[in-house]
Amino acid sequence: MALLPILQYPDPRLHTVAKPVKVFDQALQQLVADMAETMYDAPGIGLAATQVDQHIQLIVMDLSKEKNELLVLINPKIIAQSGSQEYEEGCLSVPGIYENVTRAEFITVEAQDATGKSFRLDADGLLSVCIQHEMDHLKGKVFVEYLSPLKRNRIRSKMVKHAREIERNSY
Ligand code: QAP
Ligand code: CO
Repeated sequence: MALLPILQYPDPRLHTVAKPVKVFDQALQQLVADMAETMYDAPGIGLAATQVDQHIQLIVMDLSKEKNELLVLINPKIIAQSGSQEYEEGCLSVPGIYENVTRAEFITVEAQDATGKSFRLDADGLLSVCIQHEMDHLKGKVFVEYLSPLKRNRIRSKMVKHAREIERNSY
């Protein structure tokens, strides 16, 4: 097991489009375990492979209170959606920033688990928001891209300034 570094916005690698997973081998199981460990350590409720610089269609999530219900979504596809809801989102790649985003309220997702087995999932509320947020990462999209250019640029400047401070403090 290992903790993986999480790419920080505005890292251009966050805009990479992820490729489908074709082989469900030992290396994939290791990446799933490492991403889960990284997410629990953060702590976060969702992490896409894109955020750890692995550009394949893999998401780990855990919305349970006890943090013992790991959900692994591989090659996810939204096959139905309806309604709309606003939720204040955050992201491990944009720490300290929380903004409202409007997304579909109900979704039906088709995906594969870590062994390659296909399954379907109906989601609403936070689960629905989290799946859509993480699936955006796989398309190279970060939630701040839903905000106005003004807000986004302010967030970008803040992140760049913060990264410089961390860099400076490590000398
Ligand atoms: C995505 O986000 C999400 O700013 C998962 O300082 C978030 O796990 C989907 C985190 C909200 C739906 C609603 C964020 C941790 C974790 C931070 C996360 C931070 C520390 C975010
Ligand atoms: Co995110």
